[in-house]
Amino acid sequence: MRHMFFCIDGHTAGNPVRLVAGGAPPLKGATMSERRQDFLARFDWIRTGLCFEPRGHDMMSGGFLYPPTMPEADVGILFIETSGCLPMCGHGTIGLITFGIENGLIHPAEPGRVRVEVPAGLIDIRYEQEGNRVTSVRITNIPSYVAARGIQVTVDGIGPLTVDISYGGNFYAIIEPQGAYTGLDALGAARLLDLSPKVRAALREVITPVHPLDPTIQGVSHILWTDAAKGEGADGRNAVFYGDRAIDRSPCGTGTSARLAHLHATGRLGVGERFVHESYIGSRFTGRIEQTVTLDGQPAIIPSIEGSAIATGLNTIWIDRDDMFWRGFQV
Ligand code: PYC
Repeated sequence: MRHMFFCIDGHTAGNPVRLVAGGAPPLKGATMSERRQDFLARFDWIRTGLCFEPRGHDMMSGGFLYPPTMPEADVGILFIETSGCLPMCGHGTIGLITFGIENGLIHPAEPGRVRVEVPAGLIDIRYEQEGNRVTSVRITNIPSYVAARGIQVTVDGIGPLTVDISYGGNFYAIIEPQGAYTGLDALGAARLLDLSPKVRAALREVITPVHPLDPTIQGVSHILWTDAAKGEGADGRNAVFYGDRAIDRSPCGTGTSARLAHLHATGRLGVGERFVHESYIGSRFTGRIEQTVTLDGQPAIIPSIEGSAIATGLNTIWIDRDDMFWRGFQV
């Protein structure tokens, strides 16, 4: 038996985005967060089949478009990637909205604006178009906040680290240069891939941050290494580790949101200020703190992130139950 998926493949700032335009399973749930749980319980083989090898790879991510459950939203998004279904994904949203608009799959009530229900909440998108091409997408994201400060862990291969935890749609461990960590280039990709899961495991021994309004969003999933060095015109550089073996090729939208919240909480970035964030490969998003808010009584910010995506092709993928790797595999 073959399950067919019609996909538009592309990338946002270098990180892959697979818009699954045909083949979305019907989901139960009164919100996109509940639908996310339903998808994970009943259809996770679709995610692993499309994201793991041999149809995907360590960085593969994407999503499905659904009718929203919120009356104010134009569309709902369910994200898929190698580590699961993220509550929110910035580079994914930029790609999915770009390909969705360019291919007539999204019909916004107001031209240039799409309100999107994601499992983490409601986000507001403004996009620019030249002819059929979407040239820029700015996401005004969900409330982002610092969940914990000064967590100490000792990790084999790098020693003691003091880490802050910040939320921007996923929970991030923010690691600034300190002690044996002197910067991204000194560490290199191979050591980032080796150390990051160890840092995450060490953190999970001591802390499990939980979103105050949605307890299904919990636990540090991403590690954001910051760097004092940066390219000309950038305000900061990062390497974001996620899944089991992925370094985000983009500057990471939820990571940028988490970093903006952290910079604000530590008095280094004010409301209205821009922050050009550079990825490990040098691609960029422009972040901005739009306003301060409170989230369940604690200080938070509303960040925005701007970037662009480009489609690379159409991809009809089938998952054949006779294939011994129909669910995909990871080595
Ligand atoms: O852009 O938010 C993001 C993201 C999450 C994981 C990879 N990219």
